[in-house]
Amino acid sequence: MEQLAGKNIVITGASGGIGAEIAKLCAARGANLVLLARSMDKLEQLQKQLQQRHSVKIAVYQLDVSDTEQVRAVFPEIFQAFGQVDVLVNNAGFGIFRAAHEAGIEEMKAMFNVNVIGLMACTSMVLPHMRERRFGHIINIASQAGKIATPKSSVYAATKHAVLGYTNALRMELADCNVRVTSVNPGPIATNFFNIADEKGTYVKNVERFMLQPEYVAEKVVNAMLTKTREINLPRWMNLGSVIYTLFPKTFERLGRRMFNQK
Ligand code: NJP
Repeated sequence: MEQLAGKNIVITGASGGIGAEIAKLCAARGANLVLLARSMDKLEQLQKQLQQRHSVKIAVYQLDVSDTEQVRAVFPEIFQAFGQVDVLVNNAGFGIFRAAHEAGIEEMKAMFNVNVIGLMACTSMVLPHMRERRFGHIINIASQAGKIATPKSSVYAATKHAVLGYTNALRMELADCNVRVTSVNPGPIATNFFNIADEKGTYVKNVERFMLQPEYVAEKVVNAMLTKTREINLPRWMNLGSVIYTLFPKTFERLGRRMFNQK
């Protein structure tokens, strides 16, 4: 509880889903918040709701993480208002589940620009400060799709593989600076993510029985803040799948193909 009190936590994609749930828990634990997303109305609503319950400092800024100029403009404002950033949660992201031959080039670029370039751009804005202070925590919301690439979400899976590659390298770069780096790899979560990812609802129907709740995922993330947690994998059994995949890729793909193709 006390570990987060008075700390400054920046969350991208905070207007809904797990970003908003992470914000609620952080405020309850006494952390100051910077909430970022494109939907100002939702951010302001969340800010109002949290401010009524908790006496912490909360600021909201409109930010499309894929817009480099906006990223360059918003972070100096945050540093001006808050002095320092203790935790950055790179959560903004989206997916479109489509077979590779049906995926358009614009949607490929859009997914990479938000999920990968946006995440790296936001990280680059806090890195010099965290390195100088020798303190901080970067938490990147990746996915189990970053560990096992499944059919009909090749582009999304590629973005999350990229996030994990970046995150793993960053962790080693920062190990001597006392700046912590954690990746979060959840399976399917019951959020609005699927309104875009799975227009037809077929994937949701297939995975409904093991969908995670956003509050549960958020609690795991918040509990890991400012600790040395390397990775959070949820649900645990799904991570076992990725271990088996690494050991026996050929068999895994042969057996898993039919199941994954049900998307
Ligand atoms: O999704 P959703 P989740 N710039 O749609 C924001 C990953 N994940 O909470 O900008 C800035 O409820 C958007 O805000 P707005 C997933 O890949 C999910 O489930 O106002 N922000 C909203 O606040 C993602 O990285 C599942 O529209 C942008 C938030 O992102 C993270 O979890 C499974 C933006 C998305 O909220 C949160 O997703 C998994 C932009 N350009 C990983 N575009 C899952 N749900 O099953 C979007 O393994 N946002």
